[in-house]
Amino acid sequence: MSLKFITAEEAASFIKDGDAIGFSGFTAAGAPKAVPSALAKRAEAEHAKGNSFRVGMFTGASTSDLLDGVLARANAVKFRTPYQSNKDMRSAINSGDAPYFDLHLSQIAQEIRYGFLGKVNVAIIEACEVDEDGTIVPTTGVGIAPTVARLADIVIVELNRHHSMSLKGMHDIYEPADPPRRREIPVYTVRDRIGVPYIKVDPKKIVAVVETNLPDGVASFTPADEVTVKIGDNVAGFLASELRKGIIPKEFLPIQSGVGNIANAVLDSLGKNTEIPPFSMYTEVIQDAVLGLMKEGHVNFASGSSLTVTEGVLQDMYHNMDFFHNKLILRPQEISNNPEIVRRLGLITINTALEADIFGNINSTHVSGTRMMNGIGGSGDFTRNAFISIFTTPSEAKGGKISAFVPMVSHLDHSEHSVKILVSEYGVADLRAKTPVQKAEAIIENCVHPDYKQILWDFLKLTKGGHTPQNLQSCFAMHNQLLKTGDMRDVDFG
Ligand code: 0RQ
Repeated sequence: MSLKFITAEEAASFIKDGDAIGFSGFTAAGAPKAVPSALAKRAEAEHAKGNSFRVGMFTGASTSDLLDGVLARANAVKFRTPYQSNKDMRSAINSGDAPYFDLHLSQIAQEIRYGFLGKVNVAIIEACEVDEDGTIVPTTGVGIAPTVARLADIVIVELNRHHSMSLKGMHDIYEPADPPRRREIPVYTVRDRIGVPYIKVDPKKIVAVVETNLPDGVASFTPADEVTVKIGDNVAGFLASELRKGIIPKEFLPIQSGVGNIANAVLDSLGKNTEIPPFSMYTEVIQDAVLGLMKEGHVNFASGSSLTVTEGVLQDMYHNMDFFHNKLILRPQEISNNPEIVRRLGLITINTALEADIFGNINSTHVSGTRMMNGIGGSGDFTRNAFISIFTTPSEAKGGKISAFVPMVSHLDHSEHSVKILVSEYGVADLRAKTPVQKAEAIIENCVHPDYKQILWDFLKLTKGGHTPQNLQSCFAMHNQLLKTGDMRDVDFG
């Protein structure tokens, strides 16, 4: 069967109002870049004629403005899951224009297979190679591509010539069987390959191939500042002391780290700490810092669902593929984030909180308990199953008007049962083997900003009795104060 090469506009015409679309990729890496824009234009044209045109969106994680941004601005979103970080998509979610539900990233592919989320009508997959026999080699991100490509009625491939064919062989595509037939997933070390290096679909389903030449457009990081450097050093210092005590084995354990400036600073500090031996990563996003640490010999292997790296770092990797090829694996997120594997490998997980409460509960998603930021992402997959789970956060936000540490989180993503270590620029609170009151004392003493220390000690004095001595009348007083005067420091527990 010969492949049909057509334009993005022609490919978009295969998509109908109300269709649910599964997109490849994980973050901007590997997400389609041309057909979504054509689809957004189509939606706008239909809306101008008074017709409805909205599509359901299943992605791996966040995408780029060329996917989430264009469809949100065109008001073309019927539903969206499982994670996003685009400014316009976030606004549409918080205004109710884009109905959104938040999911653990390891679960989306299986929830689609289980039938929880309805049908996938169309899959749009970015590839660096596609063959007439239905073989598709993804680019820099995998995400849920194998599942949506297999289940969709039709598949549209964006063949992105920007990427090097040397990506071939880096992917390891494996889909677990569904219960009651599921066996163990045989990843016993970060390096294990268990699948095939391509996605295979029925070639009859590939209705269109759209050629593109577009970079992922991963934004560069802002340089580390004093706060992020201190957080990074505190994490590295804590892990070095666990190594000294023999709690972390001397060969070390694989690291999972989130994305962003704090994660970058943490990786940098781990690389610089002379007590920490070269380590591996079993994570979802492989970002710039990882490839840098590999070149310096601090990271010896990385397994993830995407290579979310800036253009210069990507081109450098393509030019040095002999060095990188046997040090990287890209997997479906169902495997990169799999709880069974996370627990078996004993990951040290490092994620960022929006706010934490003094008893160790974490809010990763909702600003002031109501406004969605990005979503839980992979943080829950990793935290709950970690060897040791760490949350980092700057002690305050918005120039000090918001304390990251509050009496009770305004939304709960990770409960105190799953959170072992909290780190701010001021220090480390080790919550293991502590009662709720002991946890509160450790967090206030070690992590809270000096402007908020007395406020939180005062709150703790107001609490009386019980195992977790909350004060239900005052536990949201800091949040209410923020709503009233815009500054939590004005709080009066009265
Ligand atoms: O606002 O953007 O206006 O400056 O929140 O905060 O400190 O820059 O931190 O970019 O790392 O994001 C939890 C959202 C942190 C992210 C979260 C404001 C702050 C700033 C961003 P501005 P920072 P980050 C791997 C694992 C869940 C998913 C996850 C996240 C903005 O890490 O989405 O872990 N995590 N995935 O000023 C109001 C507070 C605030 C606050 C910070 N308490 N109240 N605003 N901000 N604290 C990735 C994947 O899963 C793909």
